[in-house]
Amino acid sequence: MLLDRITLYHIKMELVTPFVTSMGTEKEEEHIIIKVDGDGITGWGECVAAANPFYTYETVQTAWHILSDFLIPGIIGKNFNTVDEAISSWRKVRGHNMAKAGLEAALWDKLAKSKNISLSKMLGGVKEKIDVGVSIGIQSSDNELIKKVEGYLEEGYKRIKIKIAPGNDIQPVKALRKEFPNILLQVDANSAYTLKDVKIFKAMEEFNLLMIEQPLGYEDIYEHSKLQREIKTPICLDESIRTLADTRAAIELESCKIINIKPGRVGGFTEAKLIHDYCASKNIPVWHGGMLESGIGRAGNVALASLPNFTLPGDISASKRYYKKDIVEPEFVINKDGTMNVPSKTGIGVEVNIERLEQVTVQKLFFSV
Ligand code: OSB
Ligand code: MG
Repeated sequence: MLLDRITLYHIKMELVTPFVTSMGTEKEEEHIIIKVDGDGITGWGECVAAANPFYTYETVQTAWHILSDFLIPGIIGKNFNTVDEAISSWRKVRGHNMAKAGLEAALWDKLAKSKNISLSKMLGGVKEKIDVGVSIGIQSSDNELIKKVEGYLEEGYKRIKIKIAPGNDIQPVKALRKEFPNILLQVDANSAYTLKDVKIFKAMEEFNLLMIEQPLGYEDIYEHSKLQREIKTPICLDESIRTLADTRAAIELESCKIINIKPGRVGGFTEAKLIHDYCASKNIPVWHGGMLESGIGRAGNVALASLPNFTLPGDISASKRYYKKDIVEPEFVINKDGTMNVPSKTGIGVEVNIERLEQVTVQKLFFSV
């Protein structure tokens, strides 16, 4: 796999509706699209670091810097047989998982294309369709929330996740449960609470939630183990799980019963697969999280979610739930039965709409030998 040209695109895309969480309000999403070329084959990846460091410390600017000054110089002009060989060139770089994951994704796409197989097959996927859910931001009223949920259920989504924040937690859950007693429902706090709030999570027990995602500190594992001892509802960790080592600690300490896997957060598909396999061996279900990706990142997510232990519906929704027009063709759609098809063509299995990509690009940088 020769890598003789790499291109970074800083993209900015307007969301169809603002996404409100305990971290703030997002009206548009900025990411980096990464294109790697060589041997006449192009690979695509997406770095999910956002404009601000509110979910993690990484931002578009830090990722741009790490990619340009540390990751790309280690691989440009080289010839690799495996992705492992390429990523070992950046083992010395600590953290910056989203920067690493975006570049690694492009390498996986290119490698799968060179072997003429789908990214799903390349990663060890076994499913042709994956179960999908939707992540809904904080709404202005319970009625607004109920209307939104109704619409998504009609489209087929198998599971509803709502964002919660202090002062906006028990009430919306109660309202939704009254209206929809039997749906798969979960909440995501994005680290907005502390152990002092145990009573809020105890009060939620009666609503039969599938899980409570990341209630406490964004790097915490210890205090989550204390909270999990106090409640029956499974805790799912998102932000706190950045490596296989974090996963081991969380499972051994019984800090959670479920894990959300996002390749960006854990530094790429390679680490994500290790976490997936480890969780399978410990009977811990995993599901695929989302970072409001464009179709390029989404294609990677769909491929990874086709691995066998992704047994719960993921935050992988249709393109149009995020953006008026995606940068890939065909766009990602949801089937009536709440599944999404795993592309079977080579690599990510969708075509990048270059014209659309250029329209949403605010800065571009080329590297070559
Ligand atoms: O916590 O899962 C999260 C989006 C951005 C950052 C963090 C999170 C999210 C989501 C959206 O919940 C998931 C999606 O892409 O649909
Ligand atoms: Mg989350």
